[in-house]
Amino acid sequence: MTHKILILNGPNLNMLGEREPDIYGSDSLEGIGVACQHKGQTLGMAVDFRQSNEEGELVTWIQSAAKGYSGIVLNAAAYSHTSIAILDALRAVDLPVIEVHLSNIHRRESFRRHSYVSQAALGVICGLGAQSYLLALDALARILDEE
Ligand code: CA2
Repeated sequence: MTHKILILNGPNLNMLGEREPDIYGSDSLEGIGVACQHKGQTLGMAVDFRQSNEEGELVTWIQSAAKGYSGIVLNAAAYSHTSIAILDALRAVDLPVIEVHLSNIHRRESFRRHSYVSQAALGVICGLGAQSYLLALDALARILDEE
């Protein structure tokens, strides 16, 4: 069976590659999406890659993953640090979740060190740029294989 994986990106990540390359790297979000599609193919997984600037839309997408998806990779961006709504949605769908960040949130401002998303995640990968996403797909492939 081909596993479907939902990869969600939160606010402002649509600007990747255009600003702050010293923090977030020079890859565009579209480029990261293409790399994730390719990685998914090598792992036998179908990747659905999306971005939204709206908390409610992210919550709706997480809820709808309950039907037909096997796992979630989530970079909730700033909502990682603020959103109990996203945490509640993740808990409700009960799918394996890997939290990712491009930057190392532990080397930055102290308010970035706490993530609500982490409380629902099986694992957290940060600081490796686009590779954070690819490693998350590897991790999900292993987790789903073992199920
Ligand atoms: O490192 C990450 O992936 C973050 O999730 C990115 C968020 C930040 O709030 C988190 O603490 C860590 C911010 C995304 C903003 O993306 C931009 C991209 C280009 C230019 C400006 C912002």
